[in-house]
Amino acid sequence: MNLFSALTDHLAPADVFLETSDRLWTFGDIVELSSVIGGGLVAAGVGAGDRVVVVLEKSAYAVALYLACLRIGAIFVPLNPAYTASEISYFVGDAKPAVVVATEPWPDMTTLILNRNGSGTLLQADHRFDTVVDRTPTDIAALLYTSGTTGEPKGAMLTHGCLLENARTLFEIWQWQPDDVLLHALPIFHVHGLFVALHCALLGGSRVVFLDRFDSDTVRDFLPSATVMMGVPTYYTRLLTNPAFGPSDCVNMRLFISGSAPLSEAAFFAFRSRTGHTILERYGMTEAGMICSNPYDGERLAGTVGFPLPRYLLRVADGHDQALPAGEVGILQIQGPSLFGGYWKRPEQTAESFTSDGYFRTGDLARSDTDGRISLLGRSHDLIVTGGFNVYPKEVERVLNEVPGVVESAVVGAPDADLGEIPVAFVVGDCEEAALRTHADRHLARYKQPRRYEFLDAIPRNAMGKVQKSHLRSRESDPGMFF
Ligand code: MLC
Ligand code: AMP
Repeated sequence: MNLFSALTDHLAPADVFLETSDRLWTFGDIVELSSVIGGGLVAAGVGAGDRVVVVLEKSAYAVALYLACLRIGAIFVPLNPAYTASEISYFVGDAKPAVVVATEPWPDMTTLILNRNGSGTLLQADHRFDTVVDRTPTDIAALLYTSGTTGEPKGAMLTHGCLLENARTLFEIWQWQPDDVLLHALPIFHVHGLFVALHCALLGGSRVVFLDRFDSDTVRDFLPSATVMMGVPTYYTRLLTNPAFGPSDCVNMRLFISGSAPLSEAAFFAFRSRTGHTILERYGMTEAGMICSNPYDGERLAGTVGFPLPRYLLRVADGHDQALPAGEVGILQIQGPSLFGGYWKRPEQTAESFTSDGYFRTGDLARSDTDGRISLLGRSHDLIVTGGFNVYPKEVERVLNEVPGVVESAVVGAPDADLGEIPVAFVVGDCEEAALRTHADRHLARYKQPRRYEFLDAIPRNAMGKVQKSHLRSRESDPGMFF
């Protein structure tokens, strides 16, 4: 088997797949490009099982590159192009790719250039790879980096088998229709935009309005031609802050799906009263794909993420990995066929992330109702989710602590009406805020950089010496609502 075949064998080559700002791409165009790109990768020495690190803006070529990696059996490693050079060098050092695909040469690495218009060294007409390399379900298709409490990103090994299982499940439970048109404004270096959205569209042979980024005016322009939209909660709150947004934008819509971060009850109800549509909230994570979803046909409840997906086992556990009764809050643990194959080259951290009886520890605090509906109540550690991107405070603190004069720092999430949360830094020491900002700008992608800095005499700690982040969080006020 190969995920490539499962996603593409049934497609009609002449049907339109991606509608980008400058042209229409048929399925045939993208599959053809995957052969040429596959040939370029193989000619550069990429073999089955080799990693291909990809640092590209969203484009039809980037989609074809993903399919090309599947086709040749290579491992696709997408990175946020907004990362700084020091962030990228960590991933390159860890993944040890055979090549990097980017718009500029990467130091000391074979770099294949792929510009937004397809120009560059990767796409050469005299290279082709038309076959599809056979893979087993446990072979790795992609490495997606995600961090734990240590703040050091780990590559989640996503296999051909787990990605296909999750894609087929979502296609089924969201009742994908033959004439669905997907509005796609998400980035394609994370699970949400790359797998959840594109795999459903490929399985359905659906047309995709493929926008470079989310912008509420552009989304409004294209919504009337779409039937399904997937987004992070910020997309929905930004649409709601646009006074012109209303039912006439949604005339053909079948389904609005939200995930990656909590959708506030206020946004859920405001969206329903503005448009008549009830957003379907689902929950997932890089290591597991999608885990829970509100029902397509049954009642979608605000503030809950619905029921476990078919074939997933969930339990809300106490500190000893024992299941808690319905109604009690504990750590969500899961078992199921779309779980990842472990962390790249980190057997110990992989082992720690599973219980002795094989459940994966999500790190999310949850409660199950008596009917099995799951509500999330936050993280068991200090993860900040800003606009659907995860920020690990330890990574930011480590960068701030490098600034001369800083004694220590603590970074927490402050509520924000637009992005859900934003990072805020508390710093002890003798330095200028400008020095902190400059250093953070050099070493951290913009979304990880603290929006505010506050200087303290001491970071509050409990008797055990542990930083009391809840005290710091409570210093930050409520965001208020835009609508
Ligand atoms: C951009 N910026 C952010 C940011 N995105 N800052 C904090 N959090 C973010 N998420 C920075 C920009 O660099 C810019 O900096 C400034 O904030 C304002 O930019 P903007 O124009 O308002 O941002 P925009 O480009 O509109 O991006 C916001 C966004 C985007 C919410 C539309 O971040 C986005 O598309 N997020 C989706 C994330 C996602 O796909 N998550 C899925 C993870 S998978 P400056 O300096 O220029 O002002 C997962 C599993 C699952 O979690 O369950 O799905
Ligand atoms: P990532 O590691 O980037 O895949 O992010 C996964 C995390 O996003 C999960 O562990 C949750 O904490 C969070 N998440 C995803 N979907 C939701 C949701 N619907 N509600 C609340 N949190 C969510």
